[in-house]
Amino acid sequence: MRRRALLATLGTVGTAGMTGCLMAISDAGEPYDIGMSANAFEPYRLEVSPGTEVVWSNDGSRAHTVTAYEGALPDGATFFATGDYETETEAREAWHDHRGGNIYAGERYSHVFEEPGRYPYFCVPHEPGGMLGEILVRN
Ligand SMILES: [Cu+2]
Repeated sequence: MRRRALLATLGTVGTAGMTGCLMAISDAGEPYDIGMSANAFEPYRLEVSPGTEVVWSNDGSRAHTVTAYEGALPDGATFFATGDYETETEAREAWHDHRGGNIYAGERYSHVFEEPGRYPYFCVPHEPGGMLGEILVRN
């Protein structure tokens, strides 16, 4: 069963109670869960229930990746990365070789999160600048 994350989007601290009101809309008019600005995933943290499809949209102008920290994923979790690489090492190497895994302005990526736990991820080119995020999957 797949559920969309849209109504589970968490706001920043201080906007608790507005859950669901912060959903973003892309230029194309399609809703998504996590946007990408020049150097950040917004929101940084998103909490969803198991089986939720999370949608990222590159609503900035720079190319980015969404790449999981493989060693930090919950037991039994599936690795995820733009470009559909199977390991973090492969994703990093592909980006450095030929910008593999980049998603460009206006493009999207999605992944279905099944196992409960914390899923930290990053953008390969902007990791040094702190472009990090995390998905929290909770029952
Ligand atoms: Cu980036």
